[in-house]
Amino acid sequence: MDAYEILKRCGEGHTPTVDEMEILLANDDPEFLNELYRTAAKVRDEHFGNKVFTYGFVYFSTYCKNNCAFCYYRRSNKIDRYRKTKAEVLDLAARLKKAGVNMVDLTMGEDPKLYENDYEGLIDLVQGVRETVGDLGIMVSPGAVSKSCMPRLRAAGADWLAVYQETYNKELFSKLRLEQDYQNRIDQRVWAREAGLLTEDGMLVGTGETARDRAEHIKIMGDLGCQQVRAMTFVPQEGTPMQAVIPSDPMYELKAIAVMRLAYPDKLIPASLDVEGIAGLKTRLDAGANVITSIVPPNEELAGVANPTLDINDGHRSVSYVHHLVESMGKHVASNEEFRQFMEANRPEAVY
Ligand code: SAM
Ligand code: MD0
Ligand code: SF4
Repeated sequence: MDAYEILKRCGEGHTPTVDEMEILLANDDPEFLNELYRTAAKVRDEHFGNKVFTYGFVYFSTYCKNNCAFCYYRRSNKIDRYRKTKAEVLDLAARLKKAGVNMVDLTMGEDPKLYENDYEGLIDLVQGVRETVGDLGIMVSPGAVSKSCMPRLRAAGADWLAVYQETYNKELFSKLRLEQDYQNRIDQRVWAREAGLLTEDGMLVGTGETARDRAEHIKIMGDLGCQQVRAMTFVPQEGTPMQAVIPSDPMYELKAIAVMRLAYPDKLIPASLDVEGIAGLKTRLDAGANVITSIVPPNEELAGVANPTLDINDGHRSVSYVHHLVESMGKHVASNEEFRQFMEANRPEAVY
């Protein structure tokens, strides 16, 4: 079938197959792309209206025992690192709540200090943040942890676990996430769901994957029951083995966002400020995203992931700046009550 025909059917409620997603993802014609984004945005609006959710990002430890080829924070990179104290994290979380985000995303490298004594430091931190933020959402992005850690994260007050596969192409995975177990990373989301956590998966765009790889990735993320799915363009990082890779056109990420939206009208799909900063927000929302992630408070010596400093200290990734911009686009910043309703309606039942 031709790409326009597939698109038309998706706009009328058809769920694209992997083959159809590949056809959509492989088409670069500008006229087709406009139609793709327009249809994805329409499908999103039918499910979410003009509501947009916002998440604050707290990268609280940049120490990591892993050596992912794409990541600035890989252990071999000789960079300055920090680990925020519990008091500092609680203070940041309290201020993000006051500023008005729907969720706090507690992200870390695989920091041995927070993993020691069976994740004692991590669990204690999540518990502290829960006591601090009341009914706000809490997402944890801790890397790959043990199965028994999942129910403890949930009991401590976490709502979500985010662990991105980056790619479901095994060969590519082994080149990106060096020395890491492919199945163990998939299991993170399976175990998390069994413990009653909502889950997020994601793909890294522009690392050598094909349109077919992306189509299959989108399918698998849904099969795994993830309630939030993302695509992020790889941003080359100084001092890493992939520093000289030529970055891909952000269009591939936008297409992935749009096709994810057509496949999953009711899932959360982020527009990350971490790739192109605030300049890339509108294109991502126009392609079908409905969450703004990586909002980072200025002047706190907090880093982003793909762009460690972009737009942060001039306040352009702050809550108030983002809220203004969103409203000026005719969108409505969702309330915490609305976000909580989404979580309660979608939360998996714990099986142990
Ligand atoms: N350390 C944990 C982990 O790896 O799961 C959580 C934090 S990690 C930095 C979060 C995600 O950031 C990665 O899964 C990857 O998708 C993304 N990321 C890291 N480096 C990136 C880069 N250079 N460009 C784009 N995304 C990147
Ligand atoms: C983001 N930089 O939202 C963050 C990060 C981790 N859960 C998310 C990749 O774009
Ligand atoms: Fe560590 Fe995560 Fe970076 Fe990999 S992506 S090196 S696990 S911080």
